[in-house]
Amino acid sequence: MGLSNQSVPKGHQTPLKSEEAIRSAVKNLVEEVHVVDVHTHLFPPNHGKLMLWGIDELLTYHYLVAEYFITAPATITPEKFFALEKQAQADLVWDSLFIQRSPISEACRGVITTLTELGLGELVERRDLNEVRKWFAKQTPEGYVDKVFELAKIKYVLTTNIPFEKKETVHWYPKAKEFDTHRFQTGLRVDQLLTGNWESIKEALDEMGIEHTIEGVKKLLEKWITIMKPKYFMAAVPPTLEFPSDEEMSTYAPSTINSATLLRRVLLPLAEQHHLPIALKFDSVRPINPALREGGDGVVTTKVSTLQKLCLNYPKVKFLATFLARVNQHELCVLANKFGNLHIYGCWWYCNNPSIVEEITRIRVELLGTAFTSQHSDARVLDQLIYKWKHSKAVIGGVLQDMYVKLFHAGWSLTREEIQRDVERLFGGAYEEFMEK
Ligand code: FIX
Ligand code: ZN
Repeated sequence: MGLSNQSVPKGHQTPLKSEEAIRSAVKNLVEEVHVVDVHTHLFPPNHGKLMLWGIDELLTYHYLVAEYFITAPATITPEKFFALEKQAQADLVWDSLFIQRSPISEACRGVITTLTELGLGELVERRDLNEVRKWFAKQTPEGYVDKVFELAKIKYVLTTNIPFEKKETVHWYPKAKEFDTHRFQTGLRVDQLLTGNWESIKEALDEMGIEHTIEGVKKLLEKWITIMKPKYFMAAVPPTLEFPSDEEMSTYAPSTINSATLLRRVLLPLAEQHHLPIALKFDSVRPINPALREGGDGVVTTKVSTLQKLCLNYPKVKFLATFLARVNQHELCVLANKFGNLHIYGCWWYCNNPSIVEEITRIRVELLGTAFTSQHSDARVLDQLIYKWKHSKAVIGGVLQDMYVKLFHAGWSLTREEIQRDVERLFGGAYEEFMEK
């Protein structure tokens, strides 16, 4: 991976001799660092309509649709709303959340930051949605990827690829199409295993002509590993799933198919055999209001001990983890402090708000130093990379300024190069080191 200061001898580094110099260096280094975005839902241009970008996608992001429905008149039901064309949906959201009231929520402010960074400040000033649309109509998907990656300062992103969704898999077989696999690296999403969603798994098995058995599921995933060349498996952990003990497993016949057997007889052995880490997401509950579709999921507090048991019982498997419940963040840090096969990433979804990012980052730095990944964007719409990283960097940078100033006052001399090395770790380097372990 290569962190940038490693070749500069200490004597040739730039000393930072005052609180002011430290704050200014940290601010600048965080703003300028190029990030590895370890979890997104983005697709490259050759995945056609799956690549979401532009103003109408930004305005109909599920965070904003959920917010819109808090304000919508009773006559506009979710059913009616989703039956509209995307542009008409976007018009409703724009009118309600940006015109009828000030867009002060995090998701709304994100749209404004994005447009401003794209140079559309004047159109925003005039509230001119149609002119904004005209500007986007002039962009091409390929050119826009370059523009956004440059503006958001992205090294590469990890994508979410679901082998059980036909609308996605058609873009991969019979032969994987070429695309920029350096900038868009693959994450193989396997929620269906942990939810024990046999109907969906069976369809994917039929698609590949594979038998309906536990061994068949293994074969299916191995085929997708070959096609997608993923960097990790990923799954959201259902709130009801606890680590199935050896005793529980002994009660299942070899042919039994459920979430426990799919986890312990398929996913974990495959992860070990193929040296593929498993990225897990805890504490979401799906859905609490199905009418809102993707925006209808909620947060629940689950047991951090499920992850502890995974780390303990599978020392050869590497786990990446993020939790949605605010109350679990401290316990999670303590866990990460005990297991070298666990790496914490990001402030997920309802935690990706400045007040919570700040709190979580402070706890993490205090307990883990730089051995975690400070943020992931979870972007679904390409343009969101711009605001999600700008907003997060402002908060994380502020926390780091305080941390380095405290260290300085404790008697530790600091150089710009040393801080740069640490910042690179927090924004992707620590993830890469963990993956290379
Ligand atoms: O499970 C996930 O990957 C979640 O991040 C998403 O499903 C969720 O809808 C989201 O976009 C959160 O930011
Ligand atoms: Zn996600």
